[in-house]
Amino acid sequence: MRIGIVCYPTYGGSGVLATELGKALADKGHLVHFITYQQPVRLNAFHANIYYHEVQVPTYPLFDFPPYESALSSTMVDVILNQKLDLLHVHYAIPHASTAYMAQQIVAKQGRHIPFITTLHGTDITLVGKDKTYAPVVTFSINESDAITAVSNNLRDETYKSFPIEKDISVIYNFVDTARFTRRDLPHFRQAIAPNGEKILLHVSNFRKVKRVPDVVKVFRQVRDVMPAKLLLVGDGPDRPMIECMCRDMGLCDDVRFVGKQEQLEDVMSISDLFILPSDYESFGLAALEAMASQVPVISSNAGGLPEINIDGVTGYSSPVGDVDQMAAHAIAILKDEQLLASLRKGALEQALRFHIDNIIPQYEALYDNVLQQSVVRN
Ligand code: GMT
Repeated sequence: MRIGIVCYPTYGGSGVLATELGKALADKGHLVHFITYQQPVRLNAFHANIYYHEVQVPTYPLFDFPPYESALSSTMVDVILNQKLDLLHVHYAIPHASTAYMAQQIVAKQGRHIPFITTLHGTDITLVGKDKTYAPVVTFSINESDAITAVSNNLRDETYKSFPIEKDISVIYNFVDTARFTRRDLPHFRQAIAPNGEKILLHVSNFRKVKRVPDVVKVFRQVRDVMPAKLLLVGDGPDRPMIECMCRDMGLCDDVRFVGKQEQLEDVMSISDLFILPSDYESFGLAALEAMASQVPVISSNAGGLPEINIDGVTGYSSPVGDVDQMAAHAIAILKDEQLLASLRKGALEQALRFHIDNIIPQYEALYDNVLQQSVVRN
C-alpha cells in the first residue's frame, strides 16, 4: 500500500507513535510518505520505503498567523496525486483531520477518492478539542473520516461523551518495540547516575500541566527521605523552569537530574527502578508502556486509560490523581522489597508483551484493507 502519514513531528506521544507505525509499515513492504513541517524525531535513519515531504508555510506581512492548515492540505494534495497514495492516516485530530478532509475534497474534483483515517490520541479530544473554538471543526472532521481509531477504550468513551460522533471508533492500543525497549545491563551508566547504589526513579514527559510533574518531585522527596535515591527527569516543556525552582526550594538539586530530550530513551529506562506518571489525564501513556517493556514498574495516577495498562499489584500501582502520599507509599514499598520489585518487573514485561508491535500493526493493516475495500465500492 502507499500510505500518507500526517503527524506532529516533535517529542509528543502521538508523533512518536505515528513515526513508529510508519517505520513498522515500511518494514512490512508498504510505501510510507510522512507529511509534516519537520523531520519527525524518531525518523532518524534511511529506509528505502520511507519518504518525507516537508510542509513549507510561506509567510506574508499580512499573516499574523501563517496558514499552516492551507499549506498542509495543499502538500497533501500534491503527495496524494504525485505519489499515488492509497490512503491517508492522520494522527491527532487538530488540525490534521480537517486538513485531510479538505485535501479529500480537492482531489475528488479531479475524480480521485482518497480515504482518510483519523487516530485520536488524547488531548485532541480531552483538552483542546473540547474547547468551543475548535469543537465544531473537530466534530465535523472526525465524522467525515473514513475510519476513526482511539488509543484506548477510555479515549473512545470520552470521545463519544464529548462530541456527537455518528461513526464507530475502533480501539487500537499504543504499541512498543520490545527489541528496542528491552532491559540491558549498563553498569557504567548506572554508576554515573547513582554512584552509591541509590535507587533510580524516572519520569518522561513534555512537562505540560496535564503531566503534574510537581507531583513527581513530591513523590520523590518522600522516597528520598527514607532511602538514598535519584530522580531522572527526561523531556522538556513549559513547566520545566517551575520544576527546577521547586527542586531548589526543596533542597533536592543534588539528587534530581534534568537530562532534557533523550533519543536513547531505552538506555535511560534500562537503568531505572521505577517510572512515575501522575498525570491529570493520559489516554494511554506510551512512555509508561516503554518503561514496562524495560522491566520498570509504574507508579501512576488512575486517570484516563492508565488503568487499562498499569495493573495494580501486577505492573505497578495506580492512585487517584494528586494522591502524592499514596503514590510515595507505593514507591517506598516497592523499592524496599526486592521480591516485590522483581515480581512487578516480571508483570510489567508480560503486560508490555501484550502491546507488542507485532500484535498491533496487523490491526492497522486490517483497518486499511477494510477502508480500501469500502473505497473501491464508492469509486
Ligand atoms: O503525552 C502528551 O502530552 C503528548 C500526546 C500527544 O498527542 O502527542 O500524547 C498522547 O498520545 C499518546 C500516543 O497515543 C498517548 O500515549 C498519551 O497518553 C497521550 N497523552 C495524553 O492523553 C495526555
